[in-house]
Amino acid sequence: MADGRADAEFRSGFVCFVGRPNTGKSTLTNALVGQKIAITSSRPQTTRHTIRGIVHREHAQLILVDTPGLHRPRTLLGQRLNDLVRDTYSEVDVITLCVPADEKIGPGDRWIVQQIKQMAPKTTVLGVVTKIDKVSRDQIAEQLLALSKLLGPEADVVPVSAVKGEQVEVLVDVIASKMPEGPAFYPDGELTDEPEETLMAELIREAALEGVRDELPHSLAVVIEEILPYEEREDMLDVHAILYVERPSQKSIIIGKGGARLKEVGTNARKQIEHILGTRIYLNLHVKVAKDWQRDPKQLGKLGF
Ligand SMILES: Nc1nc2c(ncn2[C@@H]2O[C@H](COP(=O)(O)OP(=O)(O)OP(=O)(O)O)[C@@H](O)[C@H]2O)c(=O)[nH]1
Ligand SMILES: [Mg+2]
Repeated sequence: MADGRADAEFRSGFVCFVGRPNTGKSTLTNALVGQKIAITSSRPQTTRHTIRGIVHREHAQLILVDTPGLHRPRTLLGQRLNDLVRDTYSEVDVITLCVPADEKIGPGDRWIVQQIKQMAPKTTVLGVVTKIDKVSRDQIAEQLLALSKLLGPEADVVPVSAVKGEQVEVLVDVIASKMPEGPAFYPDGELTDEPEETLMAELIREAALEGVRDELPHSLAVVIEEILPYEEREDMLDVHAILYVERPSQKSIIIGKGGARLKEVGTNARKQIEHILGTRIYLNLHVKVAKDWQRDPKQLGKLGF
């Protein structure tokens, strides 16, 4: 080296975030990437496919794989999502188990650890206590200890708050230190491999999830039907999307009185899409019933699962 310093090696690799539903995996993914690439919500089972987020640092590139929350599946969709997560174990250098600071570690977490040990016995495992802004320092310490006990002495455990941005860089450093030496996989500036069409569909689903309860969040699926140039406006796109629900009663809830709710969903989704993708759009939303699609292999195929 001209200045006499040895350059630190460049490290790069894949890390997946796994955990029970609603533990903050997607929020953490967005915080590390520095931009929203995955939708989040207060309802469990928001994420339905693996989403790659890329973290660029001077001496490292991390490819984060956000995964659907793991739980005992009650539908064919649930089974398929669990299989999808299991497939990622063999494809990553580090598996990170996310456990929220404000919920006791339970059988669901133990089951996930068992699965990891079975599927990827040699892969480095890391523990993350999420949502530390919600509890006291003592409770954080207690949860770190419990997670350490669950994962065993060789696993590091890191506390973070994705919402407050606390400890996020520490987590990046810890993950990077466990990556193999190697060149970057993605060019500078690329933050995700998510196609724009998928991101649009997800942002519409996120807007539609806002304020709906019970089984409805799970029954909702969004498909982009077509994207056309908007007539007479070259800088604008005409986006046609279909919101699928499982029952006619859900259709009326989504549409709302005189279409008021659907209109609000459309406005919120449009603003998000325009902000994140930097494209102006005209958004056409239609609601259709696909009876019991979560349990129907044919319908699941049509919806991309
Ligand atoms: N207070 C606080 N809330 C958080 C934090 N991280 C996530 N949350 C909230 O926890 C809820 C779930 O977050 P998600 O990121 O969607 O959780 P997830 O693990 O991806 O959920 P699934 O995709 O369903 O498995 C949302 O309401 C988030 O706002 C955090 O650091 N602090
Ligand atoms: Mg998620």
